[in-house]
Amino acid sequence: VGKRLGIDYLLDIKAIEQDDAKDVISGLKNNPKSIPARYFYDQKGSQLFEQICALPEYYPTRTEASILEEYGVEIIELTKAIELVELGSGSSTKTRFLLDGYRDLDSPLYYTPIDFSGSMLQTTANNLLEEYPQLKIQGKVATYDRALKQLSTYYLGKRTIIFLGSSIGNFDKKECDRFIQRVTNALKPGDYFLLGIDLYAQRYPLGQKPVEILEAAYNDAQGITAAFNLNMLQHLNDRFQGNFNLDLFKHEAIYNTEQNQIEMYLISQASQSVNLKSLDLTIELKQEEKILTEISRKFDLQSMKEYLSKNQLNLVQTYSDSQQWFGLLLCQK
Ligand code: AVJ
Repeated sequence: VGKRLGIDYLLDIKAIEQDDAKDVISGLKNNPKSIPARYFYDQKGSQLFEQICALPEYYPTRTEASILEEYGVEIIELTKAIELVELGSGSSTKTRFLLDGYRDLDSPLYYTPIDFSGSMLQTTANNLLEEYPQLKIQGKVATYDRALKQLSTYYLGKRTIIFLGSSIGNFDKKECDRFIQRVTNALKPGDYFLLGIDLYAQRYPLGQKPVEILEAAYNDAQGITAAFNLNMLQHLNDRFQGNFNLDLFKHEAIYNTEQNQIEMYLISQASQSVNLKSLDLTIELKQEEKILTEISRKFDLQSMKEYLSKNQLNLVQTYSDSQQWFGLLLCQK
Protein backbone atom coordinates (compact mmCIF):
# COMPACT_ATOMS: atom_id res chain seq x y z
CA VAL A 1 0.00 0.00 0.00
CA GLY A 2 3.08 2.21 0.28
CA LYS A 3 2.40 4.32 -2.79
CA ARG A 4 -1.27 4.81 -2.00
CA LEU A 5 -0.67 6.41 1.38
CA GLY A 6 1.12 9.49 2.57
CA ILE A 7 0.75 11.42 5.80
CA ASP A 8 2.03 14.94 6.35
CA TYR A 9 2.77 15.96 9.92
CA LEU A 10 2.10 19.67 10.07
CA LEU A 11 1.80 20.22 13.80
CA ASP A 12 4.25 22.71 15.23
CA ILE A 13 4.32 21.12 18.68
CA LYS A 14 6.24 23.94 20.35
CA ALA A 15 3.87 26.63 19.10
CA ILE A 16 0.82 24.52 19.97
CA GLU A 17 2.04 23.90 23.51
CA GLN A 18 2.58 27.60 24.00
CA ASP A 19 -0.86 28.46 22.61
CA ASP A 20 -2.45 25.75 24.75
CA ALA A 21 -0.92 27.07 27.93
CA LYS A 22 -1.87 30.63 27.05
CA ASP A 23 -5.48 29.69 26.19
CA VAL A 24 -6.01 27.65 29.37
CA ILE A 25 -4.62 30.40 31.56
CA SER A 26 -6.65 33.17 29.95
CA GLY A 27 -9.84 31.06 29.93
CA LEU A 28 -9.57 30.20 33.61
CA LYS A 29 -8.71 33.76 34.60
CA ASN A 30 -11.70 35.10 32.70
CA ASN A 31 -15.05 35.90 34.25
CA PRO A 32 -17.02 33.75 33.53
CA LYS A 33 -14.38 31.02 33.39
CA SER A 34 -14.00 28.84 30.30
CA ILE A 35 -11.84 26.05 28.89
CA PRO A 36 -11.34 25.61 25.12
CA ALA A 37 -13.50 22.78 23.72
CA ARG A 38 -10.52 21.10 22.07
CA TYR A 39 -9.56 19.82 25.57
CA PHE A 40 -12.35 17.25 25.26
CA TYR A 41 -10.33 15.21 22.86
CA ASP A 42 -7.60 13.31 24.61
CA GLN A 43 -7.64 9.55 24.05
CA LYS A 44 -10.36 8.88 26.61
CA GLY A 45 -12.38 11.86 25.42
CA SER A 46 -12.24 10.74 21.80
CA GLN A 47 -13.53 7.31 22.86
CA LEU A 48 -16.35 8.93 24.82
CA PHE A 49 -17.21 11.08 21.82
CA GLU A 50 -17.55 7.96 19.64
CA GLN A 51 -19.94 6.60 22.30
CA ILE A 52 -21.93 9.84 22.27
CA CYS A 53 -22.43 9.49 18.52
CA ALA A 54 -24.13 6.13 19.10
CA LEU A 55 -26.46 7.34 21.90
CA PRO A 56 -30.23 7.19 21.30
CA GLU A 57 -30.58 10.84 22.38
CA TYR A 58 -27.76 12.14 20.19
CA TYR A 59 -29.68 12.47 16.92
CA PRO A 60 -27.13 14.54 14.85
CA THR A 61 -24.74 11.72 13.90
CA ARG A 62 -27.45 9.25 12.98
CA THR A 63 -29.46 11.84 11.07
CA GLU A 64 -26.50 13.14 9.10
CA ALA A 65 -25.42 9.58 8.29
CA SER A 66 -28.88 8.76 6.91
CA ILE A 67 -28.79 11.86 4.69
CA LEU A 68 -25.37 10.91 3.36
CA GLU A 69 -26.52 7.37 2.78
CA GLU A 70 -29.46 8.59 0.73
CA TYR A 71 -27.76 11.33 -1.28
CA GLY A 72 -24.08 10.30 -1.35
CA VAL A 73 -24.10 9.19 -4.97
CA GLU A 74 -25.99 12.29 -6.11
CA ILE A 75 -23.43 14.49 -4.35
CA ILE A 76 -20.55 12.66 -6.03
CA GLU A 77 -22.17 12.92 -9.45
CA LEU A 78 -22.84 16.63 -8.99
CA THR A 79 -19.40 17.57 -7.71
CA LYS A 80 -17.26 15.25 -9.86
CA ALA A 81 -14.43 15.79 -7.43
CA ILE A 82 -11.03 14.22 -7.92
CA GLU A 83 -9.90 15.24 -4.45
CA LEU A 84 -12.10 14.90 -1.38
CA VAL A 85 -10.75 16.83 1.62
CA GLU A 86 -12.27 16.18 5.02
CA LEU A 87 -11.71 18.52 7.95
CA GLY A 88 -11.79 16.65 11.26
CA SER A 89 -12.04 13.21 9.70
CA GLY A 90 -11.79 11.16 12.93
CA SER A 91 -12.81 7.59 12.12
CA SER A 92 -14.23 8.65 8.70
CA THR A 93 -17.37 6.63 9.49
CA LYS A 94 -19.95 8.83 7.76
CA THR A 95 -17.53 9.61 4.92
CA ARG A 96 -17.77 5.98 3.87
CA PHE A 97 -21.14 6.76 2.29
CA LEU A 98 -19.30 9.02 -0.16
CA LEU A 99 -16.35 6.67 -0.59
CA ASP A 100 -18.79 3.82 -1.33
CA GLY A 101 -20.15 5.86 -4.21
CA TYR A 102 -16.69 6.35 -5.72
CA ARG A 103 -16.03 2.63 -5.40
CA ASP A 104 -19.37 1.66 -6.98
CA LEU A 105 -18.81 4.09 -9.85
CA ASP A 106 -15.25 2.77 -10.11
CA SER A 107 -13.87 6.34 -10.00
CA PRO A 108 -10.38 7.07 -8.73
CA LEU A 109 -10.16 9.49 -5.82
CA TYR A 110 -7.61 11.30 -3.75
CA TYR A 111 -8.90 11.40 -0.17
CA THR A 112 -7.29 14.00 2.08
CA PRO A 113 -8.35 13.40 5.69
CA ILE A 114 -7.27 16.05 8.17
CA ASP A 115 -7.16 15.36 11.87
CA PHE A 116 -5.34 16.56 14.95
CA SER A 117 -4.74 13.00 16.14
CA GLY A 118 -1.96 11.22 14.24
CA SER A 119 -2.80 7.76 15.61
CA MET A 120 -6.47 8.12 14.68
CA LEU A 121 -5.51 9.23 11.16
CA GLN A 122 -3.02 6.34 10.66
CA THR A 123 -5.43 3.65 11.81
CA THR A 124 -8.33 5.00 9.79
CA ALA A 125 -6.23 5.43 6.63
CA ASN A 126 -4.96 1.85 6.80
CA ASN A 127 -8.50 0.49 7.16
CA LEU A 128 -9.78 2.60 4.26
CA LEU A 129 -7.02 1.48 1.90
CA GLU A 130 -8.09 -2.12 2.40
CA GLU A 131 -11.76 -1.35 1.89
CA TYR A 132 -11.39 0.97 -1.12
CA PRO A 133 -8.99 -0.28 -3.81
CA GLN A 134 -9.33 2.83 -6.01
CA LEU A 135 -8.42 5.24 -3.21
CA LYS A 136 -5.23 7.21 -2.70
CA ILE A 137 -4.86 8.88 0.67
CA GLN A 138 -2.74 11.87 1.53
CA GLY A 139 -3.61 12.70 5.15
CA LYS A 140 -2.57 15.68 7.19
CA VAL A 141 -2.05 15.69 10.92
CA ALA A 142 -2.77 19.35 11.45
CA THR A 143 -4.97 22.09 12.81
CA TYR A 144 -7.69 23.25 10.38
CA ASP A 145 -5.88 26.55 9.93
CA ARG A 146 -2.58 25.00 8.99
CA ALA A 147 -4.14 22.37 6.73
CA LEU A 148 -6.30 24.89 4.86
CA LYS A 149 -3.34 27.20 4.34
CA GLN A 150 -1.37 24.34 2.83
CA LEU A 151 -4.30 23.29 0.63
CA SER A 152 -4.36 26.72 -0.96
CA THR A 153 -0.79 26.15 -2.22
CA TYR A 154 -1.44 23.08 -4.42
CA TYR A 155 -4.19 21.60 -6.57
CA LEU A 156 -4.66 18.02 -7.69
CA GLY A 157 -7.88 18.66 -9.63
CA LYS A 158 -11.53 19.36 -8.89
CA ARG A 159 -11.76 19.62 -5.11
CA THR A 160 -14.55 19.13 -2.60
CA ILE A 161 -14.01 20.06 1.04
CA ILE A 162 -16.34 18.48 3.58
CA PHE A 163 -16.96 19.49 7.18
CA LEU A 164 -19.49 17.23 8.87
CA GLY A 165 -21.13 16.78 12.27
CA SER A 166 -22.09 20.43 12.74
CA SER A 167 -18.64 20.96 14.19
CA ILE A 168 -18.88 24.46 12.76
CA GLY A 169 -21.24 25.08 15.69
CA ASN A 170 -18.32 24.98 18.11
CA PHE A 171 -16.87 28.20 16.66
CA ASP A 172 -18.01 31.58 17.85
CA LYS A 173 -18.88 34.08 15.12
CA LYS A 174 -15.36 35.43 14.75
CA GLU A 175 -13.74 32.01 14.57
CA CYS A 176 -16.40 30.97 12.09
CA ASP A 177 -15.65 33.91 9.77
CA ARG A 178 -11.95 33.11 9.80
CA PHE A 179 -12.56 29.46 9.16
CA ILE A 180 -14.95 30.02 6.24
CA GLN A 181 -12.54 32.46 4.61
CA ARG A 182 -9.78 29.86 4.81
CA VAL A 183 -12.09 27.28 3.23
CA THR A 184 -12.94 29.66 0.38
CA ASN A 185 -9.24 30.32 -0.21
CA ALA A 186 -8.54 26.61 -0.50
CA LEU A 187 -11.10 26.26 -3.32
CA LYS A 188 -11.00 27.28 -6.98
CA PRO A 189 -14.10 28.58 -8.75
CA GLY A 190 -16.29 25.56 -9.51
CA ASP A 191 -15.07 23.56 -6.49
CA TYR A 192 -17.46 22.53 -3.72
CA PHE A 193 -17.89 22.75 0.04
CA LEU A 194 -20.20 20.29 1.81
CA LEU A 195 -21.23 21.45 5.28
CA GLY A 196 -23.25 19.57 7.91
CA ILE A 197 -25.32 21.73 10.27
CA ASP A 198 -27.61 21.00 13.16
CA LEU A 199 -30.86 22.95 12.60
CA TYR A 200 -33.01 24.74 15.12
CA ALA A 201 -35.63 26.13 12.80
CA GLN A 202 -37.12 24.63 9.71
CA ARG A 203 -39.19 25.69 6.82
CA TYR A 204 -42.90 26.24 7.28
CA PRO A 205 -44.98 24.26 8.25
CA LEU A 206 -42.73 22.05 10.35
CA GLY A 207 -42.06 24.51 13.16
CA GLN A 208 -39.19 24.42 15.63
CA LYS A 209 -37.27 21.44 16.88
CA PRO A 210 -38.38 21.03 20.52
CA VAL A 211 -35.91 22.35 23.08
CA GLU A 212 -36.31 19.06 24.99
CA ILE A 213 -34.88 17.18 22.03
CA LEU A 214 -31.91 19.54 21.85
CA GLU A 215 -31.21 19.37 25.58
CA ALA A 216 -31.62 15.60 25.80
CA ALA A 217 -28.92 15.19 23.14
CA TYR A 218 -26.45 16.76 25.59
CA ASN A 219 -27.89 15.25 28.79
CA ASP A 220 -28.12 11.56 27.95
CA ALA A 221 -29.61 9.10 30.44
CA GLN A 222 -26.43 6.98 30.59
CA GLY A 223 -24.32 9.96 31.60
CA ILE A 224 -21.81 9.57 28.76
CA THR A 225 -21.91 13.29 27.92
CA ALA A 226 -21.39 14.11 31.61
CA ALA A 227 -18.34 11.82 31.67
CA PHE A 228 -17.11 13.44 28.42
CA ASN A 229 -17.44 16.90 29.97
CA LEU A 230 -15.77 15.96 33.27
CA ASN A 231 -12.95 14.17 31.45
CA MET A 232 -11.78 17.59 30.32
CA LEU A 233 -10.64 18.27 33.89
CA GLN A 234 -8.75 14.98 33.99
CA HIS A 235 -7.10 15.96 30.72
CA LEU A 236 -5.99 19.28 32.25
CA ASN A 237 -4.73 17.44 35.36
CA ASP A 238 -2.64 15.09 33.20
CA ARG A 239 -1.39 17.80 30.92
CA PHE A 240 -0.57 20.54 33.43
CA GLN A 241 0.00 18.70 36.73
CA GLY A 242 -3.39 19.84 37.99
CA ASN A 243 -5.43 18.84 41.00
CA PHE A 244 -9.04 19.24 39.83
CA ASN A 245 -11.20 16.91 41.93
CA LEU A 246 -13.72 15.54 39.41
CA ASP A 247 -16.14 14.62 42.23
CA LEU A 248 -16.53 18.30 43.05
CA PHE A 249 -17.94 19.25 39.64
CA LYS A 250 -21.26 18.59 37.95
CA HIS A 251 -22.13 18.49 34.26
CA GLU A 252 -24.75 20.89 32.87
CA ALA A 253 -25.97 21.44 29.32
CA ILE A 254 -28.65 24.01 28.58
CA TYR A 255 -30.13 25.44 25.42
CA ASN A 256 -29.79 29.22 25.20
CA THR A 257 -32.83 30.27 23.17
CA GLU A 258 -31.50 33.78 22.59
CA GLN A 259 -28.18 32.68 21.13
CA ASN A 260 -29.57 29.48 19.60
CA GLN A 261 -26.85 27.39 21.13
CA ILE A 262 -26.27 24.56 23.55
CA GLU A 263 -23.90 25.63 26.32
CA MET A 264 -22.04 23.02 28.32
CA TYR A 265 -20.76 23.86 31.78
CA LEU A 266 -18.94 22.26 34.68
CA ILE A 267 -20.42 23.56 37.92
CA SER A 268 -18.31 23.73 41.05
CA GLN A 269 -20.02 21.88 43.91
CA ALA A 270 -17.99 23.66 46.59
CA SER A 271 -15.97 26.74 47.22
CA GLN A 272 -12.53 25.48 46.27
CA SER A 273 -9.14 26.36 44.89
CA VAL A 274 -7.44 24.43 42.11
CA ASN A 275 -3.80 24.43 41.14
CA LEU A 276 -2.22 23.70 37.77
CA LYS A 277 1.39 23.31 38.74
CA SER A 278 3.14 23.41 35.40
CA LEU A 279 1.23 26.57 34.45
CA ASP A 280 2.03 28.13 37.81
CA LEU A 281 -1.70 28.90 38.11
CA THR A 282 -4.06 28.77 41.07
CA ILE A 283 -7.73 29.58 40.61
CA GLU A 284 -10.54 30.10 43.12
CA LEU A 285 -14.03 28.78 42.45
CA LYS A 286 -17.16 29.72 44.35
CA GLN A 287 -19.85 27.17 45.12
CA GLU A 288 -22.10 26.89 42.02
CA GLU A 289 -19.62 28.82 39.87
CA LYS A 290 -19.73 27.63 36.25
CA ILE A 291 -16.93 26.93 33.80
CA LEU A 292 -18.05 27.10 30.14
CA THR A 293 -16.57 24.16 28.20
CA GLU A 294 -18.43 24.26 24.87
CA ILE A 295 -20.91 26.11 22.76
CA SER A 296 -22.72 24.17 20.08
CA ARG A 297 -24.54 26.63 17.86
CA LYS A 298 -27.67 25.60 15.97
CA PHE A 299 -28.60 27.12 12.64
CA ASP A 300 -31.43 27.90 10.29
CA LEU A 301 -31.11 27.16 6.61
CA GLN A 302 -31.95 30.59 5.28
CA SER A 303 -29.43 32.54 7.38
CA MET A 304 -26.72 29.97 6.78
CA LYS A 305 -27.36 30.16 3.06
CA GLU A 306 -27.00 33.96 3.13
CA TYR A 307 -23.89 33.77 5.29
CA LEU A 308 -22.20 31.30 2.96
CA SER A 309 -23.01 33.30 -0.17
CA LYS A 310 -21.43 36.39 1.42
CA ASN A 311 -18.29 34.28 1.55
CA GLN A 312 -18.40 33.27 -2.13
CA LEU A 313 -19.97 29.92 -1.34
CA ASN A 314 -23.21 29.59 -3.25
CA LEU A 315 -25.76 27.03 -2.20
CA VAL A 316 -26.34 24.47 -4.94
CA GLN A 317 -28.40 21.90 -3.07
CA THR A 318 -29.77 21.35 0.44
CA TYR A 319 -30.19 17.82 1.72
CA SER A 320 -32.14 17.06 4.87
CA ASP A 321 -34.08 14.38 6.74
CA SER A 322 -37.89 14.09 6.84
CA GLN A 323 -38.12 16.09 10.11
CA GLN A 324 -35.54 18.63 8.92
CA TRP A 325 -33.50 18.23 12.06
CA PHE A 326 -30.16 18.29 10.27
CA GLY A 327 -28.98 19.90 7.05
CA LEU A 328 -26.27 19.04 4.59
CA LEU A 329 -25.46 22.05 2.44
CA LEU A 330 -23.66 21.64 -0.86
CA CYS A 331 -22.11 24.94 -1.96
CA GLN A 332 -20.02 25.92 -4.95
CA LYS A 333 -17.40 28.61 -5.16
C1 AVJ B 1 -18.66 17.29 17.42
C2 AVJ B 1 -18.82 19.50 18.10
C3 AVJ B 1 -20.51 18.60 16.77
O1 AVJ B 1 -21.35 20.01 19.48
O2 AVJ B 1 -22.68 18.35 19.17
C4 AVJ B 1 -21.31 16.23 21.54
C5 AVJ B 1 -19.59 17.71 20.30
N1 AVJ B 1 -20.44 17.83 22.65
N2 AVJ B 1 -21.83 16.22 22.77
C6 AVJ B 1 -21.56 18.81 19.27
C7 AVJ B 1 -20.45 17.26 21.45
C8 AVJ B 1 -21.29 17.19 23.44
C9 AVJ B 1 -20.38 17.86 19.05
N3 AVJ B 1 -19.58 18.32 17.86
